[in-house]
Amino acid sequence: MFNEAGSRSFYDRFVHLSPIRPIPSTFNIQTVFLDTCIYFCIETEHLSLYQLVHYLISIRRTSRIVYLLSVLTDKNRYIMTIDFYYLPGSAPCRNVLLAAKAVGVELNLKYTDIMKGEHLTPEFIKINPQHTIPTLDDNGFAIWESRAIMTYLQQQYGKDDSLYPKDPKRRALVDQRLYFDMGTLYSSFYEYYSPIFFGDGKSDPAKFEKVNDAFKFLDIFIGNNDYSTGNNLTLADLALVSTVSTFEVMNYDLSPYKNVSRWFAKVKATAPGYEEANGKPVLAFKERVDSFIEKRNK
Ligand SMILES: N[C@@H](CCC(=O)N[C@@H](CS)C(=O)NCC(=O)O)C(=O)O
Repeated sequence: MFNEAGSRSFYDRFVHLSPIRPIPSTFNIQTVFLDTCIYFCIETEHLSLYQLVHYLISIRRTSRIVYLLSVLTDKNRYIMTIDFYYLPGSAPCRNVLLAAKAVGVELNLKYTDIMKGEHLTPEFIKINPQHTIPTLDDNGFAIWESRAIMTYLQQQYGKDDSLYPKDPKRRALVDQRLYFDMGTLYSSFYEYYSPIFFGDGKSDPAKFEKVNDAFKFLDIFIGNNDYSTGNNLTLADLALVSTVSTFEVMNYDLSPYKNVSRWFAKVKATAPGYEEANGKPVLAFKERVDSFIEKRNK
């Protein structure tokens, strides 16, 4: 009924389509074969689940049936590529990179250079009419706004709710910090610093006061806690750490904010994949800013 060797090449093509968790940890030719059969059952309906189970019983492969059930109950297994349009230096893009690491989901990174107008192509505008990065395309489901992407990834692929609690009050606190990050802290960064690197190099001191005010608030929110909403890491910390690290590379003095400084060190040390998702990419932001300033000063 089935040809194990013959199914290999088909599986190879299937693997090519499905980079998330294509190869099971118990990888061997039988698992590959079974995966192919399951693919036929689920995706093409050329083979009924009944036929497959019947076959496994007939060859007394109960362990394979257990495996089959584990595959069928794993909603992430057959997910195709999740395309992520981004630029490493961009703070909102780093929010998403951090969330993906913490959630444990792989993204198919699509470098999108907004300086070259790669976000203004008809193909990209079809995905995101607002033409902003970060943008995520999860097999035809397009979503943008970094914090919306973060909560989507967690809810769709997260193993538990610790990063974004289901409890309404705990979730409300995470949301409050996320909105604070977008509407107050990060916006104070952009308002004050963007004329410095995109404009004539000068900025309004009143806008610098807004930055300081935002940091004073953040210091109060954190208080004696390890993290911004309590004693465990949430999506709020990931968005905030991306923003605060952006201030840091602009040499903003964090030392007056003792709670922020302690929290910052803690999140850097405990956020999964911090260096890859934010530590190195934030330096790309710094390089970009420096090159702007250098060009202007020539
Ligand atoms: N609030 C948005 C901001 C997105 C945003 O403004 N991204 C910039 C790059 S950092 C962008 O795409 N600019 C190009 C444009 O708006 O056309 C988010 O958090 O995702």
